[in-house]
Amino acid sequence: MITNKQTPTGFEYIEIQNKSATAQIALQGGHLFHYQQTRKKPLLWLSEKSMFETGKAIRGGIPLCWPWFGKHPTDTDLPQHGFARISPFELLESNEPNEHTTELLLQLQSSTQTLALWPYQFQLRLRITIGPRLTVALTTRNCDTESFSITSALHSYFPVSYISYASVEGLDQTMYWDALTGETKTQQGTIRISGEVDRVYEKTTNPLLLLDRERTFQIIPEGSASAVVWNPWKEKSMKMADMEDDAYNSMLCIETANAREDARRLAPGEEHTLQVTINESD
Ligand code: TA6
Repeated sequence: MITNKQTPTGFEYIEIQNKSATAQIALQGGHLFHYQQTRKKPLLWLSEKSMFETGKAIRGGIPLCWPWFGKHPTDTDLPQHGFARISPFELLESNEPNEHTTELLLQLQSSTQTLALWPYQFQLRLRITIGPRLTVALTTRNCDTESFSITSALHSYFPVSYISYASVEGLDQTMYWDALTGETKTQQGTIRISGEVDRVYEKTTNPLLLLDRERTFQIIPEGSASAVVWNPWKEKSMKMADMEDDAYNSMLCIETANAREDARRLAPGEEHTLQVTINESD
């Protein structure tokens, strides 16, 4: 079942229900903010203080960082993580090929508003497949007469029972840029979180595992050669209006990215798809 809904503040979203899962996707940003498999707990984390306000990114789910990841490289007045996640997407297609699967196709096209922020003609298409597993595929098409480069990320927020129980496998011996120090280091073994972590792992296409006490999530990238691991920890959480002070204990971002050196350059007419498939091991 596919239902168009609104929050009490008029924020529009699509609700999906099928035999495998339920999901909620905001038209602003094409932002998937809820995905829950039948008889399981939600597979994405959503802040209880998310704003659901026009022009403000939802805190949680899978924000689309596009056409730049992080701060704009030259103009700090431009929105962090680009403008896709705060722009209105349109629903082009919705299909229910079977009672266990729902497919959505959403689109953001260049406009006078986007051209004022980023001077290129583009088509951005988002395919979301809600089923026994979740797949999110973000396809950039260069509709301009010039080449352009993008950095981007599917900025996935995952729930954890308690942050010190969580660990991430799949990045052992992988180099990463530490955003907190500006240094480049090499990951030694399993990632555990005991303080603020903000890292861009480089040259990795590995499937990743997020292990918690009773749950294991598989994160399978395609079209990505970088991954971001982020936890704001206490001090940053307290400064964020859309995060409870202790929210850092219950979430971890593992992002499927084209970040930093993994930027993608597209010639006119070329496309690139950044995709993640997320599942929970039984
Ligand atoms: O995911 C890493 C990161 O770039 C962090 O530096 C932090 O800023 C996070 O994204 C959240 O950014 P946001 O703009 O959504 O508050």
